[in-house]
Amino acid sequence: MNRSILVAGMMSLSLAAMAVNPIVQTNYTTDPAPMVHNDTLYVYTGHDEAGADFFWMQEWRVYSTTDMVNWTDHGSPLAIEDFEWGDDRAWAPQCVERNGKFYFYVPLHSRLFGAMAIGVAVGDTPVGPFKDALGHPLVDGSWDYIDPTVFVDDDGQAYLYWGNPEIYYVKLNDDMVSFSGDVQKVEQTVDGFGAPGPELRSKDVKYKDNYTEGPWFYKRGGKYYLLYAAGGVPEHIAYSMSDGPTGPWKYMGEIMPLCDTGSFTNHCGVADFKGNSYFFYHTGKLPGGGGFGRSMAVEQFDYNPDGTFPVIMPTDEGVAPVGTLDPYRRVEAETMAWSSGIGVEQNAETGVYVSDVHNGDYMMVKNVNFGSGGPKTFGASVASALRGGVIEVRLDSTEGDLIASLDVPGTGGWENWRYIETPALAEVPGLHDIYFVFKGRKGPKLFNIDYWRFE
Ligand code: FUB
Repeated sequence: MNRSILVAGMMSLSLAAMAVNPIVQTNYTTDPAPMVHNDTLYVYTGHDEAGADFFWMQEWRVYSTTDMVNWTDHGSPLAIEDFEWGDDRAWAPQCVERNGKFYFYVPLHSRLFGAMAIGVAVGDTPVGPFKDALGHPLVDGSWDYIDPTVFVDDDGQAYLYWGNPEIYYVKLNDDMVSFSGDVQKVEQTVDGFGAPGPELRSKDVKYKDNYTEGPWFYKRGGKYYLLYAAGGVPEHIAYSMSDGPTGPWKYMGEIMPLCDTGSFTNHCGVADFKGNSYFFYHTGKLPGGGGFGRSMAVEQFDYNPDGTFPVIMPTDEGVAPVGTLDPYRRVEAETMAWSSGIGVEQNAETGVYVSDVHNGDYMMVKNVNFGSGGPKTFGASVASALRGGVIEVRLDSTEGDLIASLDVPGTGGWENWRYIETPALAEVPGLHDIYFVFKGRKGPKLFNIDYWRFE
């Protein structure tokens, strides 16, 4: 993990006690695109490089949740090198499911055309593996070609919208990797988007708003929505609505006003999950972050009775849990609601695991349901090439009651995994937030953690 995130993260213990935004603390995560599949909400993101001076992004990442507060890191199932024709800028993605396949649309720089292009990769599961479906871009040849958003309508017709500062769309064919007809450019008008298209704007006119980038296209209650980043930079989020999938569009106003979040871009995605509506966006609020170090966040909202949006403000608290976490099954260590100091790594054999653990770091899982009794043992799969350390398991805060203390030995390698168990120290009925507080010698890395469970 980047040390600037780590050090600053250690200074933010009091914030962490309340906050669940930004959702992920182990990496910078941008341009969130939620997708609900079965009982799980997945979010596809870009990944700002720590310390970057531009959007030099190399890969896309996937996170999932079943309760909206504990997020599992599925690592990066897709990166620039998976597109033979791509060489730079892994920007804002979206993934959708159709007929059991998952179509992952991404903008990246094409070395074929020397400009941005949109590619599509396909996989059999929401977390991949994904493979470039075409071996060439789906659309290409323009610096405008970024930020794809996809929606499959009730009649089976799928649409792909994208663009900065113009808005384009195509009608995708049933195969989701080709389209019919020409690329269409949406006419931007004051009525439709708060301002005319970029080439028709007058410097002397103060427009209501203007489309910039990051469209998010979907349908709800018979109405079509086009949400987008607006106002140039710095950006806020505005939207337009329509009775049809290709317009005419009516400008509806701001959703998330310009706020001091430390990021001059914003980028949204919306999903309904377990009876609630959620608005995803990004900020520069993770310690060490900023305009090129962005992190996704989420707010719950209710549509107005006529289907319009309320104003949604960014918060540190985020959203309430809509489920509990079962500690009596294997829980991947990279499932967490908050962490400080730690990082994640992945390899082909183990998948994603928690790494970069130092003395004083911690991670927290929320709304853990111990039921009416309590655990007898706590165990974790751990690895350490050095001398290991201790995992203290505490209730409801980093200083809370100690319910288990697991001595982690050296195992002879950072990926030499051993499952170690220890008796639980206390009865723990009911719902609790669990803090894993890591202790050991000051300075070196202590150990890695693959998964844990109570028995
Ligand atoms: O993340 C890179 C670019 O920044 C995205 O494509 C835009 O939407 C903006 O968020």
